[in-house]
Amino acid sequence: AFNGTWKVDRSENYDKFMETMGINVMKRKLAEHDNLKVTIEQNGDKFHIKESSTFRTKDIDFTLGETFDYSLADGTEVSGAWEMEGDMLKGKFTRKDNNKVLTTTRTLVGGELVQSYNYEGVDAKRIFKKQ
Ligand code: MYR
Repeated sequence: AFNGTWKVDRSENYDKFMETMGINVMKRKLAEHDNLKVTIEQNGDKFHIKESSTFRTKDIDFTLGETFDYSLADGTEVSGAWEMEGDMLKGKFTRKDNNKVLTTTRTLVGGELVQSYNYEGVDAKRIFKKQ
């Protein structure tokens, strides 16, 4: 159900979230218009993700419940895993630089892919439309 190519349409509280993550205002301004596109291919427990944005293109492979390393577009390194809970993907990642936890979910709402983020009590969302 998550399969397909998803293009970011709008974000909620993303600037505040990035600020809490420690990202400076110049990078936040760029990130606001990053044209993020995520292609998701799920095969059972295995996912292949193609991420593309104005910052980079990146391929990610992970298996549900298995810890993997990932670097955010600004270079911040995290380690964690995704799990499926009902129809929702739930991710829990720990920053390697400060051990603080970032949680994220992916869920389908009315044909859109909604990704939520939480870090240090600040919630944000990015909403993607299928291409
Ligand atoms: C993926 O499934 O797309 C790869 C793994 C994602 C892990 C964590 C996602 C958090 C992204 C936070 C971006 C905000 C930067 C301040």
